[in-house]
Amino acid sequence: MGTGTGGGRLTDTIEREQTRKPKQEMQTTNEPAEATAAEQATLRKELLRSMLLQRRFEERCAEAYALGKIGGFCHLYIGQEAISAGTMSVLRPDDYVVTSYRDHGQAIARGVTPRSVMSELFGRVDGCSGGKGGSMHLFDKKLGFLGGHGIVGGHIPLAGGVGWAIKYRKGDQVCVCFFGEAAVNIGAFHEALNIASLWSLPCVFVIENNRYGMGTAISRSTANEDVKARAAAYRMLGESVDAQDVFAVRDAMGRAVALARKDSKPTLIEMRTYRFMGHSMSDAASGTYRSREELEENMKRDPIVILHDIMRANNELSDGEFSKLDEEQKAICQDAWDFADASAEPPLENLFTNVLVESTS
Ligand SMILES: Cc1ncc(C[n+]2csc(CCOP(=O)(O)OP(=O)(O)O)c2C)c(N)n1
Repeated sequence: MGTGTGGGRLTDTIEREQTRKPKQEMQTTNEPAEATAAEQATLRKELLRSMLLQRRFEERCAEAYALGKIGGFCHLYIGQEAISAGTMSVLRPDDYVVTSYRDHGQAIARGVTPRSVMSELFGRVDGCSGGKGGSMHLFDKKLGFLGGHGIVGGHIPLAGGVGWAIKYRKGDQVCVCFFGEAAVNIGAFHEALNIASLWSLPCVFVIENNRYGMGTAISRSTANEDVKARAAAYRMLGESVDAQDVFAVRDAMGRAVALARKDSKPTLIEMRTYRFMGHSMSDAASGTYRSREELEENMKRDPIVILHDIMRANNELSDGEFSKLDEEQKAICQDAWDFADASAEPPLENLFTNVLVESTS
């Protein structure tokens, strides 16, 4: 925990605080110590199912984009699914999530139906944003899924605002905010973290460090690549996580969510990951900014394969059962595609709905 190169004495203090905490508190709130082996196996299967659904869904997105069914920008999350699956597994239904444009997997893991996500991508009326937002603007108010935002870092203060609203209403919900590592150089990131710490807001700020901001490697854009060290500047806990391991994600998020919920304290977590696809559908997978060798090396740490290997070693999921689970997710994605294809385009008068607060549902 918290060994930032820029952290100095404050980081040391944070580390001491961490080590002083009783062990029970350091564990995830959702991981009852007495969970039986069967319960743990069920949890592993659920996390595997969530990641598989996201993966199969986005493979279909790539296909649909190539066929011209999806217009505009389309950023795939393939390779990063352990972050969404692990995070959503520790949230309560009344918590909040705010995210960037790389949002399909997170929306699905949060419970937005594949039908409504695919319809949104196809620009259809049954989409979760009524077909008017598209890939980068997925919303579901009932699930506390507050976007889907296209401006790098622009949504981080919104998460602070949600945290403030929770506190003002004396609630015990938590707001999780996802963004890429390039966003830590944006002013809004610093403004939001400063206020979140100063006002002790129940937010968890999650950096999804996939090492590239479009085609720019982090080493070319960021003076201190240890991005979690920025937490120290705002007297906040900072942690780095191997985000290809869904249980490492779940543990870290469990601790951060518990801290936000119980003590209304924010945390900054760096999820170390890698995107297996191009920045968006208009970018080649390896491109000119990273080599095919680097891509292939990183693809060996596929979060789905890592979890599947554990389950295979535990003898809790046979290859046949894995195939069945996988086929079920593919069928859900086919159903989503068919549903979206049959959904109507939004009527012209919808141009005037959801513009002013009076007209939002
Ligand atoms: C303020 C702003 N500047 C530039 C862009 C163009 N842009 C879109 S995505 C992106 C890269 C962001 O990278 P990162 O935050 O690491 O997230 P990732 O795409 O890797 O998930 C840029 C520069 C933008 N959308 N907003």
